[in-house]
Amino acid sequence: MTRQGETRVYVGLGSNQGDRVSHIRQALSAIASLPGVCALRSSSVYETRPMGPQDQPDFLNAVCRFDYTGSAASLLQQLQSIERGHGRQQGGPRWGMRPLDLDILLYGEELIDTPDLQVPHAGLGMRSFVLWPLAELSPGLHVPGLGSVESLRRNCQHFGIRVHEEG
Ligand code: PH2
Ligand code: MG
Ligand code: MG
Repeated sequence: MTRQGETRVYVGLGSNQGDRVSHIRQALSAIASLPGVCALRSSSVYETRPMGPQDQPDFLNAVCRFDYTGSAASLLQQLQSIERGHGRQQGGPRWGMRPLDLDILLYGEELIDTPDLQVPHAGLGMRSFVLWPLAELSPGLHVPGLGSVESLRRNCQHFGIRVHEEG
């Protein structure tokens, strides 16, 4: 349950450039310190083969969950500012290498479709590096429009996923 005015949010983290562990760890503490963020919990850190171009390093991926007071648009801006602080550049090849990627996966039960933001995140239902950490954090989770996280996890693409650091 969330308190009145709070939304349960899930954010995916990814890094495959530079010191991947410290990008993920520092991003988690930056998110936990954002105004409006309460009760953050994070999954284990997983390692996965890249989806997209194969001539790039493996990714570290994780998911965090928190209760948020504020709009999805304001959260997106704050996450993009954290990405920029880690040297994330705009542009570059689609699905190319990145020091830090922060994606809003779920925003309560809301379906959001604006030019800047799609929630649930596109591709969420097919990617092990999102579904494994999501199911670890919230095994009974229902993904709006897609079904139970456990059944999605059983049927998704694997990307050689393995635990890198237990959460
Ligand atoms: N993110 C991408 C493209 N490819 N591959 C893995 N394994 N993990 C990611 O987070 C990832 C990716 C674009 O955001
Ligand atoms: Mg992404
Ligand atoms: Mg992104």
